[in-house]
Amino acid sequence: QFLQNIIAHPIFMAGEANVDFIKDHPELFKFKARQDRATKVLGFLGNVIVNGNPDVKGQLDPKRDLRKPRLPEVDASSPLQAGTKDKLTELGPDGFAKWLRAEKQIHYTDTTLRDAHQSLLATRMRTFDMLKVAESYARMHPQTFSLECWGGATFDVALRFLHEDPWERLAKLRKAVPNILLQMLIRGANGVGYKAYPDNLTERFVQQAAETGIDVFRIFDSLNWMPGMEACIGFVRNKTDRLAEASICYTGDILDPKRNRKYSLDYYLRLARQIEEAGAHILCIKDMAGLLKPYAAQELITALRNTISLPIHLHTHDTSSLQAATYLKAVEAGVDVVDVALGSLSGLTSQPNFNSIVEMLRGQERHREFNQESLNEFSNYWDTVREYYYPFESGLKAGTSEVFQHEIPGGQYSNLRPQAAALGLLDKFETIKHTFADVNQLFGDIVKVTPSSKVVGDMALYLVSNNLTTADVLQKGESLNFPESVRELFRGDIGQPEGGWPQDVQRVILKDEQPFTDRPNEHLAPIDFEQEWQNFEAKFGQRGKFTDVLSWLLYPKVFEQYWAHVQEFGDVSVIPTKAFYYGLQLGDETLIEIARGKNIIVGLQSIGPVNEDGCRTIFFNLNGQTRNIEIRDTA
Ligand code: 3PY
Ligand code: ZN
Repeated sequence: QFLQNIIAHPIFMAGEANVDFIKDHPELFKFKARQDRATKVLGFLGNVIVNGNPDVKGQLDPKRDLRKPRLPEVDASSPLQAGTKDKLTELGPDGFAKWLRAEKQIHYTDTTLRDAHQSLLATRMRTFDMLKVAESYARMHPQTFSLECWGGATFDVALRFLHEDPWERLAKLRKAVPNILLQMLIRGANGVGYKAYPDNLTERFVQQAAETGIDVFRIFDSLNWMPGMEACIGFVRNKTDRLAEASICYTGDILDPKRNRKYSLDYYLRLARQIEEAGAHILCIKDMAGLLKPYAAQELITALRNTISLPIHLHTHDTSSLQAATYLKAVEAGVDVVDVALGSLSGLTSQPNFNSIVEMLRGQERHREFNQESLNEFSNYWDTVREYYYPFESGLKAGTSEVFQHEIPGGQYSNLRPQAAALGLLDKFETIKHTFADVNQLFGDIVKVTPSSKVVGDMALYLVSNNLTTADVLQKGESLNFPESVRELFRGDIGQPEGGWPQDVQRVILKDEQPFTDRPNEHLAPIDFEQEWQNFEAKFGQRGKFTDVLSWLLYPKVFEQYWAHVQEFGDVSVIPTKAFYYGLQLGDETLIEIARGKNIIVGLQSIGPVNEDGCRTIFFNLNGQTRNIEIRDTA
């Protein structure tokens, strides 16, 4: 543009400009070849066609029927109805919390865009598939309490495996859904990662997430340790005008005398009071493994409603297939919001079935009306889309009451099977589950949710793969090298458990290392953001967006790889999922919106043989014109 302006300038055209500098510096005319977006997209597709998408490689089933999903019917001309987002803007967070607590009809959080696919499909759901239905969902179901769509593992997975910018996903969803609260899961002091971050990084992260679109911050600590949550609650309350929803992670069974000595009703009520005092607007009961049975829910929710004045939001996983009954009892006991997932992405390790839970309560005084036909259309959409992600299915077929014994969180349980398979331990899957429960006892019976659950899982896999039992830990521990994550846990890196660590186990794991009991974040220097902007620029050669700097600070290595991918292939989030994972078949065509309103149609014409440089020439048809591209065959 700058050069064009110079050339078109009247003085330049009249030949009166002093152009000696330009004349004397021919290097000014050496332009770095800038690949256009379409070429980068072809480069990505070419690579998938020749070498496969590494994320699904070796797991392809040629017989799979990958149909085009049918979009739900929606009257796009009807005005968008006001929803909970408008209510929050109208009342502010404290007023909103009071309003919610006084609501008679039950509210629903739809977790389809976060926990459901994190628990069923290894978090692989792409922005592309979400955006196809986000706006129509906002039109058809404006009475939904919130859409959980961000945080947890989605941040890491978006960058690492989908090569997408999680911030862009959030911004786009916000734009598509202006009327319903958007919700995220944040692991307190561990943010959206697996370790403690400096407080001022979490603070800026929270502010930026609110600015980009998050309304409800569901905050938890993986050991139910209040100091791990307090700072984050404060950031949401004091630095944003959004809702701080702090969680009690539910473990054990308050009605089982064998399991309720440590995790008793009193324990949960004490935590709830502390959460209210810390300034949360909403209390979440986060039942990450699906252990809260119906009568326990009745007792817990009743007692909580009598103890605190916050609204109560219940989250569970349907691993046992019992949790619809839990919701029924919780609704009767006065719970304010329950988490559900659209039918085709519900059940098993995901949340209970939205469509069916609405029907369960029809006729009950707290029933909230939804357009059931439309909910079913959305469910059918996801049913077809789910097929695209078949390599990420966990292979679990039915609910299991074993979960009450091993207490493995939903998302982790569906992951554990493929993890065991990758280590060649699938035939020991039963032993791994039992060992998980044994490790929990060895560790002193702790709360197990990311990241503490991951450490218990690491230890279980370590023991099973080395043919060891938990009894060996104390007997032979001095000569064993435990996984790094186990050492970090016992050192205090992710906080303190109720009642402290068992000292004999701690000694054998840490050996000479000294544990600490204060907040791990206190040991971390605050981030100097000005300096980090400069470091970013020095490393990546451009200033970047602030959200890029944040992603880099949270996940340095993952971000570097993501960045390199973007430089080479551009924004791949716009590529339809079938083409993204499986490339194109000869004769296939796909439409790609490479920029707003700018579409290209890409067809695959032919794939050439490997030449002497180890490359193949791929002939594409791009908007009716042949384009060929060289791809190295790495097979
Ligand atoms: C996460 O931390 O990602 C979870 O979903 C925990 O339940
Ligand atoms: Zn969950």
